[in-house]
Amino acid sequence: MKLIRHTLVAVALLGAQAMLLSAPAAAADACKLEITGNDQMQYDKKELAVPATCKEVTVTIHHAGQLPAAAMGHNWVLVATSDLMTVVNAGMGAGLATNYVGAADKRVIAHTKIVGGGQSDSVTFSTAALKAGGDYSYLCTFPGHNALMRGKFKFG
Ligand SMILES: [Cu+2]
Repeated sequence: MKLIRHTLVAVALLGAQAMLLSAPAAAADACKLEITGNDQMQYDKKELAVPATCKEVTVTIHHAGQLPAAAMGHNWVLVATSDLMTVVNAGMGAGLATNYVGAADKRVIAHTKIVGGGQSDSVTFSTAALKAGGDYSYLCTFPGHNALMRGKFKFG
C-alpha cells in the first residue's frame, strides 16, 4: 500500500512537471494566427481568437488565389469594431501603395501589407492597448472587400 501511494505521488509530480514544461510552448503557439484570402473575395475564417496572456500576437495572411494585388489584393487590418467603417473610408483614399490604410491612422491597431495571389505577409503587434473581452474586428481594406471580408477578433 505504501509503495502504491509513493508511485501515485511520483506520477502526479511527473504530470505536473510535464504541464509546466509544455505550457509556455502552447501559449506561444496560441499567439500566432494564420488566415487565408482567395480570388472569391473571402477569408477562410470568420473569427480569430487569442488568449489574453499573449503579450504579442503575430498574424500571417496568405493569398491562395491567382489574381494580382491590384485586382484582388487582400490585407488583414485590426480595429475596434466601432471604428470599422471610418477605417474603411480612410483606407479607400489611401490607395494600394499604402496598403489601403490611412497614413498614421491611430484607429488601426495592426495591419499587414496588401498581398496578391501566392503571396503572404505577417504582422506582429503588442496587445498592451487591447482590453480583454473588448469588441474587435478584422477586415480587408481593399475597396469594396470589407462587406465580405471581415470577422471578429477575440482577445481573452
Ligand atoms: Cu481583400
